[in-house]
Order: sequence, then structure tokens, then C-alpha cells
Amino acid sequence: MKKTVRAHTNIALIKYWGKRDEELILPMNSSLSLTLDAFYTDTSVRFDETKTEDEFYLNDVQQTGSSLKKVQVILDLVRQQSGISHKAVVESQNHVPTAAGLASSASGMAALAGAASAAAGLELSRKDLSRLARRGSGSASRSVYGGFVEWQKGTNDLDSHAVPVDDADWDIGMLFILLNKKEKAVSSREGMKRTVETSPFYPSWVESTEQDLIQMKDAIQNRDFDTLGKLTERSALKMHATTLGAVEPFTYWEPDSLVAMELVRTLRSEGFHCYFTMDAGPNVKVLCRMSEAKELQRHLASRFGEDHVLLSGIGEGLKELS
Ligand code: FM0
Repeated sequence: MKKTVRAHTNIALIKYWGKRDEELILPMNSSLSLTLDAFYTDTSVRFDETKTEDEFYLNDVQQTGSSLKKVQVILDLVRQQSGISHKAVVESQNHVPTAAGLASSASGMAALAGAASAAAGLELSRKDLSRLARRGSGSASRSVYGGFVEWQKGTNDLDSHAVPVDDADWDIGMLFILLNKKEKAVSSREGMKRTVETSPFYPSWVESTEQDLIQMKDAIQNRDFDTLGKLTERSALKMHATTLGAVEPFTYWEPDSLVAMELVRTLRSEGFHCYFTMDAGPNVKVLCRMSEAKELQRHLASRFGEDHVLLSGIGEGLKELS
């Protein structure tokens, strides 16, 4: 049985940064994200008794090495749970503009969890899909749901999963300022590990994030956009601050990242409702009012170029296509 599932990407407003268990991918802190409709992955899986190895095609190119290994983490878990021993054929199409340089592990691993479990005949709940996606990539646990989503850190493998918070249907959008598509020097997986192990700032990150998350959920409930935005910037800046204290120190920022953040601040002082965030790379994302997004996009594009500023609305959770 071949199954195809679509998952959208998500961007964290309260970041996931650091694991307490690397194999189970249990995080040090809970996180909160927004699922977006502009970028997504469609993945098909079928288990095939005639195959002697797992095969993984990404945008029609067969993958080997670490890219295949990551997919096999999920396939092995599904084989364990279903009792199927056959090898699998996995075909993924990433709908992320080629120049984006945006990570796709969240949508990729979520779509894979959905398609592999369905192809094996497992009828997993959303919660168990989130737990399975988590094993591929922590942030993927959140792409199972649409809108605002919390990944509760939990206490163990069973209770560390995402829960939906709000459908975000209240004039919210996100702009992506694409600065650079170079391969990152430090992957998020390696960067968070190094930070947990060596940065003296790390414990303060974990401590203070708990409070930020409570306040952010309040802001969402009250539809208080400006508090939501301020907490978003604060979380991103704090996360990036921890990397400077690591041994060896590193940063994902580039000169243009600072230019973009400053421009967001300037536009805000001119009356736009806009707040930045950044992940494990130089691109800057801007949480904004959808009703102001086109005008903001024009301002940002006049500095960074039209092809470098993309707009997204709110995305939905995992969806079985066939
Ligand atoms: O998305 O090692 O999920 O909360 O994007 O695969 O579990 O790729 F800014 C960093 C995402 C980290 C914040 O890490 O790591 C966030 C980040 P994995 P991910």
C-alpha cells in the first residue's frame, strides 16, 4: 500500500534549543511554533518485499549517507511497531523555493512519519504521529498540527509531543528574508549539543524560557499581537546569545541578518506590527499582521530584493493526500 502525506513547515516563536536525550530527542525546554502554508513536503512511502535496501528519493534524486540514515530512523520505528520487515521506497518532494536555504527537516520528518505509518497500516493518533515525527527531528513534532502549536517537553518518550494551541486565524502572517543559501557551518543538531555542553549561558536559557512560554500562551489567548511579537524576539535573541558562550563559540548571524533586524525595528517605529526571529541560519523571519504584510514586503524587498522576501500565511497540520 502506497500512502502520500503532506506536512507544512513551522517556525518556532519560543525556540527548541537543546536535548536532554539525544536518541529519543527529548528537549530541555518546551517550545511554541506557527505552522506555515508556503513551504511543505509531500512524501510517499510503500513497503516493498522485492527490495533489498531502503530507497529514498528527494526531489527525484536518490539519497545516500546521512540523509538516508535519518529517514531510516523513522522507517525502523514503524517496522518495529507494525511488525513489517520489508524495505521501503520513500519519495519526497520538497516545496521550498530553491533559493530559500530554509531547513526542511520539520516538514520532511512530519510527512515521513505520516506516510510511513499509514503505509504500514498503523492508524496512529495525532499524538503518536507527533511522537514518531519527533524521533526524526524535534521540530517535526510540531508540524503535525496547524496554527500555533506547543511541543510539551514532557517527562519521557510517551508524553513529549505537540499539542494544538490556537488556529492563528486572527490576522497573522510571516515574511521570510532570504539572505544566504550556503550550507550552514554548524547544523542545529550539532549547535545545540555544543551549547548545552559548554555554554555558561545555557542554564539561564532553560530557566527563563519556561516563563516566556507561559506569557506567550497568555498573549495568544488574549490575541495580544504585540506581546506575542516581543516574546518572539526575546526568545530568538536569547537562543542566539547562548551560542556565543559555547566552546568553540559560533553564531548563525551574518552582517545582513543584523541589517534585517534593524530594518524590522525601524519599520516598527514607523507603525508596522512586525517582529523578527531567526533559526540555525542567517535568514530572518518576520512575524507580522497579514493585513500589513504586502506593504511590509515591499519595504523589505526594496532593501533585500524582490526574490528574497517571501510571504506565508498560516498552515494546517498533517494531511493524507492519497
Ligand atoms: O525550530 O536535532 O528540529 O524550535 O530551528 O533534528 O531535533 O532541526 F533555531 C533552531 C530546530 C532548532 C528551533 O532543531 O533539531 C526550533 C531551531 P533536531 P531541529
